[in-house]
Parts: sequence; structure tokens; C-alpha cells
Amino acid sequence: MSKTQQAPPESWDMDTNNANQTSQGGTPDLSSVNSALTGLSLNVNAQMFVPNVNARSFVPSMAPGPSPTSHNSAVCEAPAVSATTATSIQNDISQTNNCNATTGDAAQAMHVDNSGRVSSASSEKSEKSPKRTIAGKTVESWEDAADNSSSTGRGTPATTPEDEDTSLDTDGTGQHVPSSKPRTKTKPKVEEATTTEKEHVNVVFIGHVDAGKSTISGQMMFLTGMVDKRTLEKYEREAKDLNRETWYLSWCMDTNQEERDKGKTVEVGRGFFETEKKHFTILDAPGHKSFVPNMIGGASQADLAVLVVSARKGEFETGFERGGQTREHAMLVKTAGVKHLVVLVNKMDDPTVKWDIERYNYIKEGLTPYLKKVGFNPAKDLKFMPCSGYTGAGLLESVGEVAPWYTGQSFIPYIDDLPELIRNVNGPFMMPIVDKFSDMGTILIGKVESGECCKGQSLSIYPNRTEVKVDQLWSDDIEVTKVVSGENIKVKVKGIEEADVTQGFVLCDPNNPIKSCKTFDAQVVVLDYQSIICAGKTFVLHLQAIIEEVTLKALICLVDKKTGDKSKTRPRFIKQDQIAIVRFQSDDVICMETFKDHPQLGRFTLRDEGKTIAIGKVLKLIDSN
Ligand SMILES: Nc1nc2c(ncn2[C@@H]2O[C@H](COP(=O)(O)OP(=O)(O)OP(=O)(O)O)[C@@H](O)[C@H]2O)c(=O)[nH]1
Ligand SMILES: [Mg+2]
Repeated sequence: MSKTQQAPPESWDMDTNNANQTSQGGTPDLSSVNSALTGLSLNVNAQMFVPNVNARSFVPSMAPGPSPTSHNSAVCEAPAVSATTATSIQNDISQTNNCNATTGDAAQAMHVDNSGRVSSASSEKSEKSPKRTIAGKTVESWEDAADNSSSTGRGTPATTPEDEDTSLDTDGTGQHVPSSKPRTKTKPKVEEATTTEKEHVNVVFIGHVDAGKSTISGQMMFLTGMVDKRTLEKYEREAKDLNRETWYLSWCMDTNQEERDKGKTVEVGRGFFETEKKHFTILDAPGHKSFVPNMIGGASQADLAVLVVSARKGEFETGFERGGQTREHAMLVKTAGVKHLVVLVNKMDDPTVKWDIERYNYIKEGLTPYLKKVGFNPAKDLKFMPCSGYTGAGLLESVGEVAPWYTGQSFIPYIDDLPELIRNVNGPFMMPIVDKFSDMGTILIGKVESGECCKGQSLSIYPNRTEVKVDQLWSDDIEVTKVVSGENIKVKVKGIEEADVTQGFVLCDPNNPIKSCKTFDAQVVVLDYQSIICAGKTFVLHLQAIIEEVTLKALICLVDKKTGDKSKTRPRFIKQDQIAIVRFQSDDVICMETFKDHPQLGRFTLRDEGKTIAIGKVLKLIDSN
């Protein structure tokens, strides 16, 4: 079992709805927070269903933009240096933290690759916080503000990269994730080039436990022909035998016995389907609070998030209350870099709802202010729609007569019509390994974050730098000879044993590999923590597929939330709602990039005792090798 996967805690069954509790302080206003994210966990054993792949990464921006399909053919033939321009930046870390020890002051040199990535503009501010201008630049998020602030050059700058101009935009890359948990029976077919010319889009389903994420995912697999009627009838019979008759649709995604017995998703389920225009990878995240780390993994691979809320009496309320996963998931998916959120108001068929427009509006009006606070602009980043995962109404076909008041598009046509994503197809090949298993060879699962790769190509697994050769490739379980950024893939490699691969390692181009280090500087925003944070504290870092303990070695400076100015003195501690530049250290070498170079590989989440405490972005790798 990979280290990301969490075994169900003894009591996970019991605390379902009243999840963790939390602070009084509540979630701070994240409207300006733009993203940070990471980690992932998936699993492998699967059943047979749509084999698909999983992937990790990148949050392509939903903004209309250049089309992805210009592959860097050079990569397949001669993995030479690709689109990156190296620049060297000298940074003075002139301050160290008093609070705690360590800090090496020496100036550090760091290489920055400017790959052609696209940024996406971030989100929005609540009406109360209009765009700010710092040093003549309009900033859209705290990250921008903090970055820009460095230019003022007064005092002794405490820190890190001076040139963090960073726009929070992400570049779109990534895509499809091969699934570690194959879901659907699919006829194997080998295609010559890439899987399909269609655009690949990774969609993560998030939301409170039992909201209906797996049921909706399973229903979509059925409606799009990925699960046949006989299989569904079999599930129906078997579910009935377990007195879980209404859960049979979720069995398309919840493939292991534990999930089916308890009716709770544990690992991110995967599936895929195609429309005329697009190829969608479904990432069905667990809703239970005990499996938030797994959910973060799914979110880190998503291009688009779908927040499922139950309209059933009492269920919306439980999920949305403080400590419920409706809030936490929405925040995490935003910090993961997802720009566009669809809210499916589910279970509209329930006898306590009966497709009541009042209930729908109540939920919409209740959620909107929070989602806006988190950073989703209701005007362009948010879309609400009613549905029933159980009956399928509102998913492929319109809701029809049951809710004549809803005249908008149904779900699948809506996501099919979203603007094309921007992918980093010309960068060096990089695929964070989300999962792995052994099947006549070592099979790695992940989402291609950047570049492309072909069958037969020589690659390297970082940070150990093990050379491997690509023996076989699948894009969402369809065997192919080439994959590109954004696809969820499985890759069989020669040259390494499965036991020597760890989740969070990165399969990459040996001529232009991902960076790795043990010590790095980062900008963090403390979201929810009732105490003060001093150097010496440890956190669980979620960065791409990595879940790793890190120690806060030094507090370098505070960053003013409004002006972006950095403090001239080193803080002794930081607390909720503050932004700071700090130094972290891990015991193991971990793969990462700076946020500026590669947003999706440079954003992270910090958790402690089962709660998300802070989000951050990597500014500088100190002992990069
Ligand atoms: N009436 C009704 N029940 C639904 C609908 N969607 C889901 N359910 C029921 O809600 C329960 C939970 O469904 P799941 O799909 O497992 O929920 P989930 O969000 O995947 O739950 P976790 O994976 O544990 O987070 C099951 O009993 C479903 O039958 C719906 O549209 N209408
Ligand atoms: Mg589920």
C-alpha cells in the first residue's frame, strides 16, 4: 500500500458527519488566496472497469487559450533540453529566524526554468476586496501581492526570491490520470499515436460524505456506455443482498469490498468517458474526513472540480456546517489550483426535496458567499445545477418536466462546452508517480504534468535518478504509443523494481529533470490554527503526490496581506491569517519545482492532526541538486 493511502481509522465509521471540528475562527477569507496544493494517493487494486489512469497534476486553466496539441516531437526522439531557459537568480537570505535555529544565511543560487507555461488568472476577490495595486501592478491574490512586494527593496529583505513575480496562473498541463483503480470494463485497443485527438479533461468529484459523488460518477459511466446494463444489474442484485440496494451505482466507482460494505469511498476512484468533443477522466474523491489526504491527491490532478451537495433535508446542512467537508473540500480544491467549480445540487428526487426550487435556491444562496470567499468568482468560475445521481436526471439529459424551472444545460453537455484548457505540452516530460503496482513489470500511474513521452523512450525516476525504459503505455487504460501533458497514464517501465518506487517520485526526462531537495523556502498562508506556530514545528506536507513530514526550520519574514511588504525583522511566531516566508526541511529528498517555474509542482498544503492548517508555494530550493 502506498504511503498515501490511508487505512480507515478504527472509528471512521462513526464520526462521519460531524467531522472535525474546528476552530472558532473559521476559515479565513481566501478570496485572495490563490492556490497551493498537492499530494495524492491512489490505489491500485482494481477491478476491471474502465481502466483508467490517474494522474496528478496540473491545473489547466479554464481560460480560453491556445490549443494544446502542439507536441514537442523532439522529446520522443531525443530527449534533449526542452523548452526551458535557465536563468540564475541569486538570493540573499539575510535573515534567519531567531526562534529557532538553523537557518543558513548564505546566498543561494537557484536556477529557474521558464517554460512556456500559462498562468491563469486567479480568482476573485470578494466584493469587499477589489484588486489591489502593488508597485504599480494589479494583483489578484495574496500570492501575487506577496511576490510583488519583494520589489520594494527596502530594508533588509528577509528572504527568498526577489523576483517572485509570479502570477498565480497556472499553466495548464496535465491531464488524464491513469487510474490506479480501474473501474470499467473496456475493450482493449491499441492506438497508434495518442489516445485520442479529443481534449483530455480531469474532473474531480468532491463534497461531504454521502453527498452522492460515487453514485453520480457511476451513473455517468452508465449513461455514456462505459458500464453496461448487465454489469449494473449484477451490482444491483449484489447490493440488494447486502441491504445496500440504493448503492449499486456507486459500486461502479467503489470497487473494493471495504468501500462497498461500508458505502464509503476510501481511495480516489477512477473512470473515464468520452463525448464527441472531449475525453473525461473521472476522479471520485472520498468525502469522509479521514480520507482528506486521498482527496487532496485527487484534487491535485484535477482540471475541473465538481462539488456535490445533497439537497436532502438535513444533509446539506450537515455537510456545510463548520467542520463539514463541503467547506474543506471547496477550499482544498481551490488551493489545488482548480479554477472552475460546478456545484451539483444532488438528490433533488428525494422525497424531502421533490425538485423544489425553493430548496435549490436556498442551497445556492447559502453556498455562494462561502465559495466566493474561497476564491471562486460566481460570475465566471461557478456553475450551479440540480440533478439526481440516482435517476440520472440533469446529468446527460436535461432535468425535464420534474423541474421546469431549471432551463440551463445539464451537466455533461455543460462540461463538454467549457473552454479548452491550456497544457504545457512543450516542456520537459514530468509525471509525478501517484501509484504503482507490479504486473509482469513495474507499472507506474500518474498524470503527465508536462511534455510528452513515447514507447521505447529512456526516462529517469527522480529523486533517485534511476534510469528506466518505457515498455508500454496506457492512457486511461487504452494502450497507446505516445502520451502528452494532461493525460492520465499508466506506464510499464523496465529498469526498476516496484518496491524501489515511492509515491511522489517523478518520472522525467533525464536531460531536463525535476528538481529535488531537502530544504526549501516557501510562502505560506496560515488558514486555520488556534495556536501560534514557531520554528521547530512539524507538519505533513502534501505536494503533488508526496506526503512527507517537514519541519519548520526558520521563520524568515512576514508578508503584509494588503501591501505585500515584507517585514524587516524576523517574526518569532506566525498565526492564523498571516502570510509568511519560511524555511522547511524534510528528512528525505523530495521532488518539487518553484511555484514560479511550475505552479502545479510548487504548491502545497500543510496538515496537522487531520486538519488543513496552511497552504503555500515553493519560492526557492535551497539544497537543490
Ligand atoms: N435519493 C437519492 N439518493 C442518492 C442520490 N445520489 C446518491 N444517493 C444515495 O446517497 C448514498 C451515498 O451515495 P454515494 O454515491 O456513495 O455518496 P458519496 O458522496 O460517494 O459518499 P463517500 O464516498 O462516502 O464520500 C447512497 O445511498 C446513494 O444511493 C440521489 O440522487 N438521490
Ligand atoms: Mg463515494
